[in-house]
Amino acid sequence: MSNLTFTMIKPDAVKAGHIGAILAKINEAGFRIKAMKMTKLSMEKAGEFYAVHKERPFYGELCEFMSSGHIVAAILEKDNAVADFRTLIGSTNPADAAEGTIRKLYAKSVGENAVHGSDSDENARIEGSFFFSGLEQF
Ligand code: 3AN
Repeated sequence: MSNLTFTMIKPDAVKAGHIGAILAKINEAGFRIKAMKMTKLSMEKAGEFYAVHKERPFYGELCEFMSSGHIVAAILEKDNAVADFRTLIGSTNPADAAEGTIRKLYAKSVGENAVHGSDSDENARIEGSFFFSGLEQF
């Protein structure tokens, strides 16, 4: 089991001014920030990042949304990082997310759902290195 996961604070949450509140939840839950930056994805880069979802009906909408504004990308460290972070963010659809989770508090819809969290150790590694070189990880 690896101890790293990757997250993005998505354009909806950045626009709504929730960066600080979301980072506070992440810190309170015991994650250490190993790398972090604010950036903006082009449509092409969003398509590359979400290539695994290429065949899904919402792929175009997802890439448009993810390239519609700034995002905050981060690599997080904690024991059992992938599973614990997914518990902290809650279900993909905020209507199903547990009370107190980041998506319950800040997500608007299944598409505009405030945060991304890796779904496996392997994807955490791939996604982290999509945004950060070795020199940017501490
Ligand atoms: P999660 O982010 O919880 O792992 P996935 O992997 O099923 O969820 O979906 C990836 C992303 O695609 C979600 N974070 C969400 O932004 C978007 N998405 C998932 N389902 C839908 C949907 N039905 N309509 C629009 N966007 C969706």
